[in-house]
Amino acid sequence: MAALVWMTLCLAAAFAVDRSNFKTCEQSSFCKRQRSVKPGSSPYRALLESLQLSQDSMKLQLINEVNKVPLLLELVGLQGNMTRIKINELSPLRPRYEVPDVLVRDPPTTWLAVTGRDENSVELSLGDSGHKLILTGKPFRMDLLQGRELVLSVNPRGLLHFEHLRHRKDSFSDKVSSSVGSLWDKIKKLQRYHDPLIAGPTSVGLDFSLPGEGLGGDPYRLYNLDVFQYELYNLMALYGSVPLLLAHNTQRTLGIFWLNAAETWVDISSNTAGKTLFGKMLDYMHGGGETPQTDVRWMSESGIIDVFLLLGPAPSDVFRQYTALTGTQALPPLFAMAYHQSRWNYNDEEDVAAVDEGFDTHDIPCDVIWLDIEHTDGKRYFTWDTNKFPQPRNMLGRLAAKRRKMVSIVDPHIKVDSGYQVHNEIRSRGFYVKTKDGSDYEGWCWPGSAGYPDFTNPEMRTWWASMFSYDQYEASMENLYIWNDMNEPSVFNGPEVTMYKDALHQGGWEHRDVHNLYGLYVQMATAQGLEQRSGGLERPFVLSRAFFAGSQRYGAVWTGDNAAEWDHMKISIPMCLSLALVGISFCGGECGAGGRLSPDAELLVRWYQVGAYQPFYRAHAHLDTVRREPWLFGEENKALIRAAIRQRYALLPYWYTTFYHSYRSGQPVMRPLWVEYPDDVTTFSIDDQFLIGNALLVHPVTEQGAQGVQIYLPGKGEVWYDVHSHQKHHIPAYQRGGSIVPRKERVRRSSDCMYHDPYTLYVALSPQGTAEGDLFIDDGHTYNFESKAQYLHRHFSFASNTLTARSADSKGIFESPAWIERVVILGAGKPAAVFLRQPGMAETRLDFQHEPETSVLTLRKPGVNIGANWSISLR
Ligand code: NBV
Repeated sequence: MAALVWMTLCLAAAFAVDRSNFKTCEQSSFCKRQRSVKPGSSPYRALLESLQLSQDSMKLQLINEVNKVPLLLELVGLQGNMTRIKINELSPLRPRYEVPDVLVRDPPTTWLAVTGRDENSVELSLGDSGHKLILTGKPFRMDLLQGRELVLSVNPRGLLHFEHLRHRKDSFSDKVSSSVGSLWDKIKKLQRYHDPLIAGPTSVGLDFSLPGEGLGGDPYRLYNLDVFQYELYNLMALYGSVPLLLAHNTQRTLGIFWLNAAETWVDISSNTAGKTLFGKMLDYMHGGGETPQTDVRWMSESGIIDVFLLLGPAPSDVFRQYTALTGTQALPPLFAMAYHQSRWNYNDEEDVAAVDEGFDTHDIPCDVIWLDIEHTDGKRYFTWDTNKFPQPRNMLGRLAAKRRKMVSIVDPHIKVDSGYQVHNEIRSRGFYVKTKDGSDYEGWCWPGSAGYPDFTNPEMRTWWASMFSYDQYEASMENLYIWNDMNEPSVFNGPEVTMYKDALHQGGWEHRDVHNLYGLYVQMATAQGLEQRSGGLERPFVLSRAFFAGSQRYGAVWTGDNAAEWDHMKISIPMCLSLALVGISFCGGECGAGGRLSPDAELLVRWYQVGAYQPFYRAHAHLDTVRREPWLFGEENKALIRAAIRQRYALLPYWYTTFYHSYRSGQPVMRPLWVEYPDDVTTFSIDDQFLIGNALLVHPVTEQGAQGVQIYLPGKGEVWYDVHSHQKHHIPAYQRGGSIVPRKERVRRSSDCMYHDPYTLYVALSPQGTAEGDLFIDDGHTYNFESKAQYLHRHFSFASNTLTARSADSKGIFESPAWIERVVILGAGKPAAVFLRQPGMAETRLDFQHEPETSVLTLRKPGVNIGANWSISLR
């Protein structure tokens, strides 16, 4: 069996980072403790006699035969081919943290039944999916099968390790044991890492085995951290984490979703030799021969074990399963998919006006201008530096008149200053995160001494949301949207540049328990604020640096402080692909905003080309770099950048429709090739080319000096059409034969200016002469498509020489004045005549033009409304 396990946990981290600031597993005492448990016979025995079965769940006790502490295992059958396993202490001294607000609902359950039993095992059937689970009592393990196929095993290496809560008096300190370096180094390190474990050790760990080969090596670390100029190709923690592991081979795609918000490490190893029972079973089931297996071990510092097995079997099933649990990508407002111009910082109102004007002078579209931290009064968010921005409302008004937007930054560290209203309110309401002594926690960040609002507190979030109302956030208007940076949270003088783990949140939870959720909550509360300021009508746009499982519901993320280097540009592709696979489609990687390096013209142009095909398209730059607006690099480069941005705008109808699909069905917007070609093993390791939706394949040029790329066009018997071959320094992009892609080719100043513009349909014929595609349209910014079904979803198909337009969803009703100005058929022969037919109207002849060398047939001015039903036949 040709097999490969493809893993996605978080942003694969990352240049010039000071590694000594960040822990290794060896320095993370719980990771070290967990890893000191070696594979072997599990000390846990399942007490089969304690088994209790209800319609949809099974509960039984596990006993640790060494320390005698009992655990409670709960197994729940979930609809849609998923199983949930929860393990907690049977009677913990205090409640252990269970992650709230990530699951969108209590997942709908399905039936479970005991279908077999002997003295050391129980066989359960899991709903109608055909899966069976064999639970072995001693040593405790679980094997999940479908028919004769062993799909996955739980605790096969006996690594279940659950540190039970103790009385607080037994506390001990989690100090780094390193003895190298000067005394000062040691003091600094202790300061960095010191963590008095008041609650004692509380970590949890469990292992799994899967068939197929995995990538082994150092453990991945999931702990949201501000890592300036991160290094490439290592597994250090970075800004966000999504504890979902995906495994894919030609037979099946699987997911393991480990719902825990504490610091988490994941060990992955692959083996054929020295197999455990799991591997031997696999070999047996596959009829001898060595079947590779992958072992995965999850370890978290606190909380409980709450894990979801997503049983696929197809990639699209796993995406559906995971997003049924954590939500799908929010449908962004249309402008947010267009081009964004950012810099740390646009200095003042004149600067903003000049940049805005520059785009028009140079005929480059742009939807949004961004303001970084320097626009505020001394890093007091929600305020303006009145010297540089004396009339922010007028500035926003001028942008609105150009049908452009603005994004301002609002970070979650709040200046401790009794003259700052925001701080006074948070303090007086008791909304700051507290120290273990009960005082307000203070850390050092951009404003100097700063408090950190407790975003885990729903009351705090409601208050924060209210701060975005037009009467609270001075000068704010409908066209002002928000950027949340530093929300890991970043604390300059904190351990590993973040918050002490023993800081206290609402409900008495330690920061240790909730750390990876903090950034999600900041973005959630901000998005709620933008929604509320419009009375719930408008869709928000919020960019966040930190993220967690479920962040897709609140906006966009980006690749953070990377360097203006070729490798950083290249890695932005797999970074965003990884995130797309774990639910977060709205991702982009901008040009080296994390350092003092400035890109040369070639790199900048290439980066614009890469960005044009990533879901979030923003140019940004570090404070200390030279200006890099698109027109500053000579005419030729300007033309290339303009061409890249214009390509993005022309394809906005396709991006919007693809995002709509992602919102509806959880499928990633940007996807690796194997998602569409799951049994083509060549695609498994390709991460420099990718698909947008299922119709466009892109392989941007990411090598210095290169003029083109070697592209792999997948699919036996498929044809692919080069979309931009006629352009110099073109971006290699191909449309799949069999697809129809809608475009708007009259590119203007902003997406809003193009809103009513006519469409061009690109019909790329399959070898069988067929094609299919769709288009989603709504007002582009409100929730009316949901609440009032105000949308048009059109379906286009080509077969038997006829192109037909009909509704894809009769529930949606929406009027659009836009019409179809052109149909371009790729791969067509020359017809004798072309006729347009509309219900109740006489057939009309259409003008056309055919290029025999390229087989491109262009039908001019069908002139039909985009919402109308019609057909065009080639005769
Ligand atoms: O707010 C300043 C920067 C911002 O431009 C960048 O995009 C963020 O990733 N921010 C980080 C803080 C300072 C980084 C040195």
